[in-house]
Amino acid sequence: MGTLLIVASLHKRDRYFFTNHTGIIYEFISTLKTWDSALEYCRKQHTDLAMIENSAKNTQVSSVIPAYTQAWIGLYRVPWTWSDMSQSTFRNWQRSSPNNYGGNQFCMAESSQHYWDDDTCNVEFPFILSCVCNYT
Ligand SMILES: [Ca+2]
Repeated sequence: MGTLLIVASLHKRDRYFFTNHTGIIYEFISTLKTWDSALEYCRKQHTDLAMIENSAKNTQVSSVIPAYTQAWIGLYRVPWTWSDMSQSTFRNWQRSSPNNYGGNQFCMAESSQHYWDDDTCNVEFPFILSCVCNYT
């Protein structure tokens, strides 16, 4: 399935990667950003926010999220669409979600327990970057 690698970066903080068998890398970026700013950060590095098309990938993504942490993933609405405009239908909402609390929860964040929640896009969370790229 893949390997969880913890690699020291140039900035001397731990970086959390998961590389699956198709070469997709999921990386937890601990910098707090709004959903739009997180996507902008990814695009500048020619990557994207993580997309989760099935349960196995959901487990891989959540494996890099520290405990008690929520992180932005590349899903937003309406209708729910991935940030690369793809439409895969896998969902893993927590029981009460998506509830669009307050009428302005248009972006999805994943918890370390693997569950998804819709949240206000301008809340600042860490996020999961995904790419097919070569970190060395
Ligand atoms: Ca919600």
